[in-house]
Amino acid sequence: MRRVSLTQYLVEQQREHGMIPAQLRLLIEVVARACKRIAIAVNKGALGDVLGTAGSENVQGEVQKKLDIISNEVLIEANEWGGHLAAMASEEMDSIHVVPNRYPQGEYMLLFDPLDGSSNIDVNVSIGTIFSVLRKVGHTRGVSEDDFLQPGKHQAAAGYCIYGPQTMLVLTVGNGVVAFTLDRETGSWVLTQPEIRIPEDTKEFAINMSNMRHWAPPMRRYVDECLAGKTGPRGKDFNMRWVASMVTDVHRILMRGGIFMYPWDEREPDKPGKLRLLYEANPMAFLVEQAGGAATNGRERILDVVPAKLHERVSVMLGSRNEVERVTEYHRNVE
Ligand code: AHM
Ligand code: MG
Repeated sequence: MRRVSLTQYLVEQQREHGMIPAQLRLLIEVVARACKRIAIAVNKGALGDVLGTAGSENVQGEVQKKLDIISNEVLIEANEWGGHLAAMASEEMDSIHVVPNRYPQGEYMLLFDPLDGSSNIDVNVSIGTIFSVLRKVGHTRGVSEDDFLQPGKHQAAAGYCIYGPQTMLVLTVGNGVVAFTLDRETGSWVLTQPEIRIPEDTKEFAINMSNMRHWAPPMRRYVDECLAGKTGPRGKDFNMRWVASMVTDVHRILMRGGIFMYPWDEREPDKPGKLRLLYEANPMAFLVEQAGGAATNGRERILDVVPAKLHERVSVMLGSRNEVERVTEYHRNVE
């Protein structure tokens, strides 16, 4: 079998499909290299003194784990000097990180959740790094937070690295979704899935069921109907999975189908949801759509949502197309 590396894949995308300008290629390679370093830290666990909390909070008031901070630093250090970026934004930083003056400024902007699923770090369950790439619009000098407030449909690339039994990089540059597996012996990313597709139908849903009593009626209706099984309105039995690492739950959906939901909750009525639009929902929605699935916030396509602020939150329903359309329909019907 021909062994295709990440570099080779990117060069071929650039050559054959004109999908990847040189700066973007460099950016993706640098992110992939940073993820290798994060994978090494994750794998060391207690031996590397990387477990536990760091004793600080992020801008959303969440307790930061040591690995949240380490991963954030690794991504910044790896990316700031290459000349491909104008600025970065992260779930773990209050405001944007502009590339320092001593380095050349590029035209891309990188957004990331450096270590998603942090509640799973200390229990040795799969976690990941999610990233999204935007291009700076216009050619004015400098970069500000406003430059980041673009709808997800303008992403130039998106992906995640999953630190599980295998370390894998799942990527889209707008030409389908591919996955690479890290070969630990050679240190290279090897293309192992050249065309990921999500089946349109599924019998598997992923949601944190413990919040059910706090959801809006359309959300409860959808899950109630799944739970009713063969004799209910859906006429089939559903299975449920919830890892509580978005990367891992979405990875399963990309591998075998399913629907993932993190809906609005009445306990925080002014917050549209828990997950972040720019660092989590947009990159995952881009991947899922590129694999033939769908992603909405219960009303509109996630990739059409225009963010008003950097750390904006959103409801998320994504995965197998027919299920996402159904639950979205239930929400629209009550308007
Ligand atoms: P994090 O970015 O702080 O790790 O939080 C996001 C995570 C997602 O990975 C996951 O889908 C969700 O939070 C789990 O939430 P819950 O703890 O309610 O199950
Ligand atoms: Mg996260």
